[in-house]
Amino acid sequence: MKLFKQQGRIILESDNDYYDLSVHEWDELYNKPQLLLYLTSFISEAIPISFERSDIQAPIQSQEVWASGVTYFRSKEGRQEESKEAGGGDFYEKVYHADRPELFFKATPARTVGPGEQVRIRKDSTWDVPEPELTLAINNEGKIIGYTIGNDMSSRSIEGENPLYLPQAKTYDGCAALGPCIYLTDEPLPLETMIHLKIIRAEAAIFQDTISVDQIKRKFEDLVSYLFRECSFPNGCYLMTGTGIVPPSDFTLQSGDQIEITIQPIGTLKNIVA
Ligand code: DO4
Ligand code: MG
Repeated sequence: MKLFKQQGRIILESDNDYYDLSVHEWDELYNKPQLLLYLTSFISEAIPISFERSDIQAPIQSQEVWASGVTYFRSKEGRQEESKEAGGGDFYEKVYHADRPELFFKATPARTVGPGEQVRIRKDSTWDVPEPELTLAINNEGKIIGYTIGNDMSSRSIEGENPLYLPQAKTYDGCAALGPCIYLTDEPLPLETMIHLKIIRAEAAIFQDTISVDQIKRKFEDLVSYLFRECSFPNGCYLMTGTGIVPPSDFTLQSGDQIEITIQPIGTLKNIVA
């Protein structure tokens, strides 16, 4: 099942049929105990509607967006490279192997954009990349209710200058994208799930790469358990699980670039750089 947030409506997709769930508030549905059971019973009595995939919004209302760092070898290497002048390399090596994962606050709902909307690069940054990340939708009890696609937009120049600048490299207006839906499931995603990133400039693909989720160093349950250790989330939250794709060091995003991140069965998240 997939849950979409559309302008003024909540739509459920099940077996290629669509149902209007707008009698519910997004936050209420996100945190409903036994959500899949509830939805199965809801659609057994509901009439399917027609659904145009337009005006799809980020699948978020009051959820905080958090992120995990250095969960893939490629991210550790990229970060060691970008911070070697600043002497930050050792920290990335240590956190990659440590029991405690790197978790950081990424975005408020207001700083998060949805499909088709503009992500931003900071005006005081000179080196910027998208980070395509499988993102966990977690309810207020700490249960993973499903998965979406996240873009953890990052300033490599600011983070590389000094790792203590991480919050500025990561959190600013338009720094995160989520969508196009939540793929709701009680089952773990198959290990062979692939994350694809394509960046299009002037109608040509100038960068593309793929990583499989089984390359991740951490278990999703461990990331969630650390996140919930001393933080409560009355409305649930999102947790980006880290990037395994890092464009080469001479690549930086430009205004007008189109970023496409595909993870099946969730779909494709497309955004333009403002
Ligand atoms: O350590 C800095 C951030 C790492 C990150 O965002 C990632 O690995 O995806
Ligand atoms: Mg990241």
